[in-house]
Amino acid sequence: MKNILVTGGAGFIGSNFINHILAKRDDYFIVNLDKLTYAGNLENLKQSENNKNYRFIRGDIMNSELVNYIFESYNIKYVINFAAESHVDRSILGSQIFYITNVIGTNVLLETALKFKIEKFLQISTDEVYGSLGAEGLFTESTPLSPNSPYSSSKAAADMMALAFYHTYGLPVVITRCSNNYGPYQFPEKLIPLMVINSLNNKKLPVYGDGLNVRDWIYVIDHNKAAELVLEKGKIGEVYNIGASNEMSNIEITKLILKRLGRSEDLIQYVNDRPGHDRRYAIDSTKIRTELGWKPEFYFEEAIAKTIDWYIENKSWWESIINGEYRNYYKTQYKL
Ligand code: NAD
Ligand code: TDX
Repeated sequence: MKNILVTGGAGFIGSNFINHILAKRDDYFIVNLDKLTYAGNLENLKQSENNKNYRFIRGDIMNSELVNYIFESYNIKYVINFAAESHVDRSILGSQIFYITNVIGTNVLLETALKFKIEKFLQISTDEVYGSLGAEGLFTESTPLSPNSPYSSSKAAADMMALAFYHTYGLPVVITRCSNNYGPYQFPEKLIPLMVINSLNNKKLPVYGDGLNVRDWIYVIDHNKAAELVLEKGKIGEVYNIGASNEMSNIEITKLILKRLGRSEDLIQYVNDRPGHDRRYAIDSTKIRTELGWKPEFYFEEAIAKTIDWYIENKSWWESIINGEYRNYYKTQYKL
């Protein structure tokens, strides 16, 4: 049995990870530690909640006493740290919680992992730590880190801290830096679910700036399969980029969603740009492909259609979110 602590497992990527792993393997015992911030939702884990190899604990990764208790009681040997404040726009509105959770929270996990002599610590980082690209080029693992937002600077700090624990103390750390994910259970503040839900509600679609910023999109299960592989076979002390080589501008994505839902492009509303908006992200994932044999399995056209259909079919999931606390954020952010 692999006893794994998954942090942030009630969020978008973490919940997809847990559902994916528990559906196909019985050699993983997962303890999910999640604070259930606005972004955490136990509804995402309905299919896993009664699995005998799963426990949920509500708590903060900052709580050193609790984290120690979990390592000791569950004999934790592996950690995957998904827990984070993850939204760039929120980090611009208020940065402090990003540094508290993403930096100090990661420090608590690393210190505890060191004490309990674990076998592997996977830090889920992001391509945003590399900063912004011009029209040409791709991020490789040796691209210098140059984060531009409070969010990405906090993730870069955590990423470098994890590597420092490897170099200084020999903690068996591996890092993944993935590009933009899409799929079911993504919180509606993020581009794709926001555009789908606003279209379904015949609301305006707020496109930042000229709409030509580019992101490199990957289906969440492809990311999770890569994370699983890195946890099992990744070389300690190494960084692995994850991406599906699928660059698209925001306006292209927005128009594609409108087309699929049969809505008019008149719903598009260009709004003020995000301050410090990174122009383009694009990942070179040659290393994970050649060294670990990973490749993306989902074609964008099919997976985005499947994702849009998921939001159509799961209206009650997102309605309870948009009618809750999120409403205030939406009003402040978009003034639509
Ligand atoms: P999310 O915001 O959907 O989920 C984050 C989860 O972490 C939530 O369940 C929240 O309750 C939990 N959490 C927050 N603070 C916590 C704390 N102090 N203690 C315990 N739990 C806490 O985020 P996501 O999109 O699923 O991202 C997961 C991870 O993947 C993050 O580390 C993010 O930086 C990284 N990442 C995301 C993307 C993407 O496209 N979404 C791409 C690359 C990397
Ligand atoms: O309303 C919007 N209008 C708009 O034009 C929103 C929410 C976004 N955008 C643009 C900004 C970005 O160029 O769409 C692009 C994608 O935005 P987000 O969904 O906020 O994602 P991004 O800022 O690229 O960051 C995401 O990918 C990397 C995740 O939120 C991070 O957690 C991850 O590390």
